[in-house]
Amino acid sequence: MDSTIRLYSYWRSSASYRVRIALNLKQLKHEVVPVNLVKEGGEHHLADFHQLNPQERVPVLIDGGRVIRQSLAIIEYLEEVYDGNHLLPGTARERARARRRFDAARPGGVQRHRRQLRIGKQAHEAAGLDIGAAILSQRQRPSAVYAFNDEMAAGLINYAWAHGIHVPRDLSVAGFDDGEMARAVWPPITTVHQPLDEMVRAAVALLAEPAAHGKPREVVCPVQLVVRESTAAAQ
Ligand SMILES: N[C@@H](CCC(=O)N[C@@H](CS)C(=O)NCC(=O)O)C(=O)O
Repeated sequence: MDSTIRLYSYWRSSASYRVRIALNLKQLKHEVVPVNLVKEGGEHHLADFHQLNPQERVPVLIDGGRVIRQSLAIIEYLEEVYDGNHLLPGTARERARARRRFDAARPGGVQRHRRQLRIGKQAHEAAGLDIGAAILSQRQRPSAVYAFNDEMAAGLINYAWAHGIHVPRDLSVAGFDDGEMARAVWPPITTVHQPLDEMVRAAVALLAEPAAHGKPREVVCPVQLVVRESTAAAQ
């Protein structure tokens, strides 16, 4: 049996990235099989890949005859099967804390349909316009879009206005960052405020202080939902 470890991965996929980090930490020789999620509608929807992972998502790890899906399951598998650097903390308490953080980062009970996620070429207004064209021209249009940032949300709002789609009556749009763009368009964008000043100050302070016991201190800067006029109540 072929003993090469193979990772089906896309360079921009954060779930694949964490597995690539794990393989490198374990210093395991492996081959990366690129799956382009963007080219021609996405290679992850092709029949060969669908057979490997019916969820049509990367990463997928092949080790000997085993096919393992889901990045955290892959990481735990590598930890159990291979020696080398540890991927999880040393005590049960710390491992529980690490797993709790990961769980907390999952979307809270919201089922994301794979076809509802669109990846833009960049993270600018132009990409928001392109994505607007792709999703708002569908027969079954979504009633709400959560954009990667305020710029993409603004591009989408521009597309909507230009095509007679009223925001927020026909379409709610939310962004992320609470930058200037969130207030520069009509309607002002519902967004998530990032405390940039506080984040920069904390980052600089962390750089300046010696890490206690070799571990950097962790600082969490809470974000805040800012509800403006680009979103309406669900109908
Ligand atoms: N929970 C999965 C998430 C995998 C996932 O969402 N992968 C994304 C890339 S980061 C993907 O393949 N998206 C393609 C799609 O949803 O169409 C994991 O941790 O492996």
